[in-house]
Amino acid sequence: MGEAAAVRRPGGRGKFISFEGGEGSGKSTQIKLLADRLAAAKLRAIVTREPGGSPGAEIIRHLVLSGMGKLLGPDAETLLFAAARDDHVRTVIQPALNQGTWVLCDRFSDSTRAYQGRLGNVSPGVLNAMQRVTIGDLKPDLTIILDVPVEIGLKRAAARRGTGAPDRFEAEDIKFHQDLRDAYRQIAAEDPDRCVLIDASASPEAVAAQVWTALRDHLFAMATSSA
Ligand code: Z5A
Repeated sequence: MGEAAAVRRPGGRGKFISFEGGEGSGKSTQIKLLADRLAAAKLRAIVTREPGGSPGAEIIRHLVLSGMGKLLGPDAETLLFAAARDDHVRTVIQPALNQGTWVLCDRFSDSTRAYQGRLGNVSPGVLNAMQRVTIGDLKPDLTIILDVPVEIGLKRAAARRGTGAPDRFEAEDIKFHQDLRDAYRQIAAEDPDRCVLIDASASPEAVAAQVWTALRDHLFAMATSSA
């Protein structure tokens, strides 16, 4: 039985894979490459993102990236991300997983832990309460954390942006982005069963090969061993 066939069980829940990382780490690029590969394996998958991914959450995305949330302070900005996630999970992610569709999500709750928790100093109590309300027991089956030196990531992001203005997070200083990288490395170290830290400074194809290896080791192996 092929690897993909091993996890394509009739009536089974879809797999939930989140991609995390700092600026320009290549999440969107890797999600697209993985979606193409899963499609070739005839696995049904959707690509979505946070903040956003549903009509209501996309409105909140616009608010947050405009810098409006920052004006309200870290706790209130966290509530905005939570409101967006609540809508996204209820209307897009959970229904897809229930139908056996795989969900590839560009950022999820680890972004809140890293950006609002570690960098915004929002207390664990507030983060845990928000998590309980928005996602309950739902967590990704696999989280790919793309790790890239800050200078490389920012250079990629700037090249892509061209003459456009940086958004609320892109505009933060270099220390912010360095702390963010550290926060993600810590998240990966604390939850090795779910998270795989991947060196994302290599070519897109080389990174994609590492992502596929992570799927093989964490999802396909799991499915065959429990078959
Ligand atoms: N946020 C938060 O604070 N709390 C939360 O709970 C959530 C989010 C969910 C959303 O930004 C912001 O919201 C985010 C955190 C915050 N902060 N920021 N900024 P966004 O969705 O607009 O942007 P992003 O998530 O940071 O992604 P990105 O900057 O768009 O980058 P990316 O998706 O990781 O990278 P990419 O688009 O695939 O690649 C960037 C460029 O590099 C592009 O030109 C590629 O062609 C190139 N690239 C990609 N991979 C490579 C390799 N391997 N080599 C060379 N060049 C490459």
